[in-house]
Amino acid sequence: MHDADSTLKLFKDADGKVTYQIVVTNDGNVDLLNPVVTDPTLAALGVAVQTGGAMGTDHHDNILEVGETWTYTVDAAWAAGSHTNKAEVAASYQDDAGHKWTTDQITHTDSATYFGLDPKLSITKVTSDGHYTGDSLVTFAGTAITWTYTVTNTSNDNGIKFSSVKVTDTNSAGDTVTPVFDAAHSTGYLDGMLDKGDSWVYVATGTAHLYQHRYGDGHDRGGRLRGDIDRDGLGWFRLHGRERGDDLYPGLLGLPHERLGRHSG
Ligand SMILES: [Ca+2]
Ligand SMILES: [Ca+2]
Repeated sequence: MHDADSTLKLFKDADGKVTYQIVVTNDGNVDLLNPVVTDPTLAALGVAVQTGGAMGTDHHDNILEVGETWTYTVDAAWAAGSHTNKAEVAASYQDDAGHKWTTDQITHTDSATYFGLDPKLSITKVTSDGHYTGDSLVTFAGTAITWTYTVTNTSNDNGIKFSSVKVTDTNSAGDTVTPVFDAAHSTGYLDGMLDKGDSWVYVATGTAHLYQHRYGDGHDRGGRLRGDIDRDGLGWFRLHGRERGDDLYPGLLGLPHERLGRHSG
């Protein structure tokens, strides 16, 4: 069997599958009849491709001839995190004098591990009217509002880092909201890469609108984020889709003045 000596780090690719190759070679000096190849984590190994062996070796039988190699190629679903599987081959043999070697005596196992890389960005957005900060903030219409967006890298491996991070915001009220990078409150930005542990902060400003909807509905949408991934020097690809703020509908609720007046009066 073929060793994958070090853990392979793999992104989920277009077909969402990981391909395993199980290679069984007869490096003894007798042919083995019906060797059994198994891998508990794989549903079915399919039919092996037989290669090698001496001249005249039959590549379409159930005999693993001396020097012959059987190769199984099996697809399995990709998953995030560390995954180890162990393949086993076992065979029995009886010599001309009737001595029998059992499958326990002719067996070999080998494991392979991959780590499914899961690139993730996170954005958190809060609203501030200068006195209070939070989600679903209630404030007077016309009040100057600041939004703060905090962007972090929530991938499952330190090797995943993002460049070209862009933060945009879509405001349902039709405002032009332009998040601007806030270096004073950010960490880990000098290298231009959003690493795990970095915190990049953006701010935008606007004005609270008159609240016109059922209480509890926000008037604003969460920040939107996009980034490119550095694949440990293997090149770049764009994170598909966008991560949106945890708080999809944070405040920016402008209440009618007279209603607030009753409360204060
Ligand atoms: Ca054969
Ligand atoms: Ca950094």
